[in-house]
Amino acid sequence: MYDFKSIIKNFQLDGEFLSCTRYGEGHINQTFLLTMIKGGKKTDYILQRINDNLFKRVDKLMENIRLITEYNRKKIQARGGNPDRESLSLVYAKDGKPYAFIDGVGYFRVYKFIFDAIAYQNVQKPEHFYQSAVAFGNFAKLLAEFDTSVLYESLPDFHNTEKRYQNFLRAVEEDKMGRAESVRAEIEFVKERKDYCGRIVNLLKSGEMPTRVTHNDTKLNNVMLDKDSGEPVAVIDLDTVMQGSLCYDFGDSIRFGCNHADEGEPDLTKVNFDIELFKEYTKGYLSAIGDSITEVEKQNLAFGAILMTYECGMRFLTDYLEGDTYFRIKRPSHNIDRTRMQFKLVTDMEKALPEMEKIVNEY
Ligand code: ADP
Ligand code: GN1
Ligand code: MG
Repeated sequence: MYDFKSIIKNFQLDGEFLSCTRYGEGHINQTFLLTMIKGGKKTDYILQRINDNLFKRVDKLMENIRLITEYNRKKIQARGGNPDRESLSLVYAKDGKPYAFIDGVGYFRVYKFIFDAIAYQNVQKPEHFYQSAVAFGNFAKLLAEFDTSVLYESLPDFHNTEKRYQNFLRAVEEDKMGRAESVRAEIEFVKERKDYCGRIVNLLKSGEMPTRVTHNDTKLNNVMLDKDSGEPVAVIDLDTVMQGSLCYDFGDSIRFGCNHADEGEPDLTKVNFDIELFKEYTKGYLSAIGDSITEVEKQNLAFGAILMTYECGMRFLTDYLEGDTYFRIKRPSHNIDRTRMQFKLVTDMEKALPEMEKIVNEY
C-alpha cells in the first residue's frame, strides 16, 4: 500500500520500524497503527494519511491542530495530568512541521498512541455514554478561553445546514448515478423538513446564540475512555475544530450514541432512539460545562440533536446520489442504509422532543 519505512523517516521517531497496519473505523482519513522498536521495547503510534481531497489546506488544518493540542497539553500539565495521554499529541516532522508532505504520495501526520483507552463504536454501557459527555463538556470548557480568531475554517460551512440543503438539491437535480427514483421517499423526507435548516444558523448570525470553538464531530468513537474505569481520557479527531454552535456538538453526540445500532444498520427494527441514554448524556454534558451555557443554547440542545441527525442523513443521501465519493463505504448500499437509519432516528426524536426538552430543563 504505502512505503511506510520511507514515510516515517520524515518524523522525529525513535527506534526502528517494526510494523504498520490499518486501524480504526474512521470515514475520512486513513489511520494506521505504527509500531517502532528500540532495544527490544515496542512503542505504538498512530500514523494518518490526511484526506487532502477534502482538506484543501492541510498546512493550515495542521496549524489548527498544533495550536489546540499545544494549548491543551499546557493546561493538562498545569493541573498535574499526563498530557501524552489526556490530549492528542503530535510527533513532529524532522523539519519541525506538524505533518510531512511526501511528493506523489500525500500528507501524513503521527500522533502518540493513547494507551489503555478505547474509542467505542457504539454505546455498550450507559456509563460510557455519560463519560463521553463529560469528556466533550470538559473539552468545550478547556477551550472556552481559546482565541477563536486564530483558527482556520478547515471545512467552510461544515454545519451550515442551509448550504447542505442546497448541495442536496443539486445532487437530486443532477442525479449522476440515476439513483434518485429509487430513493424518492428519502428525498421527500428531507424536503418536508426544510424549515429545520435555518434555525441555528440564523441564531448564530443574529448573535442571539454565541459562536464558540467547537469540535464539530463529537461521535462516541472520537473520544477515548479508560479501558478499565471507563473514565474519559482524551478527545481525538480534531480536524473539524472550528467555530460553531454548542448545539452542534451536543446534537452530534446524541445522533450517534442514543441508540444501540451501528451507524449503517440496515435492519431498522434495531434502530430506536433511547431516551434513557439521552438523559445520561445531558446529565454528563451539562454538569461538565457548568454555567457557561446560555439560555438560548439550552433551549436549542434537544432540537440540535434532531438537526444534526437530519443533516447527517441528508449528507449520506447526497453522497449516495453523487456516487459515494465522500464517506468511505463497505458495501454499495452503505450510504443509503446510513441515510435510512438517521431518518428513523429523526422520526423517533421528533416524537420524543417534548420529553427531551423536559430533561434538558431538569439538569
Ligand atoms: P477519522 O477522522 O478518519 O475518523 P480518527 O482521527 O478519528 O480518524 O481516528 C480513527 C480511529 O483511530 C479512532 O476512532 C481511534 O480508534 C483511533 N485513534 C486515533 N487517534 C488515536 C490515538 N492518538 N491513540 C489511540 N487511538 C487513536
Ligand atoms: C465523518 O471522520 P469521522 O468518521 O469521525 C464526518 C462527520 C460525520 C461522520 C458520520 C470531516 O466523521 O461529519 O458526522 O463521518 N467527518 C467529516 O459518521 O466529514
Ligand atoms: Mg473519527
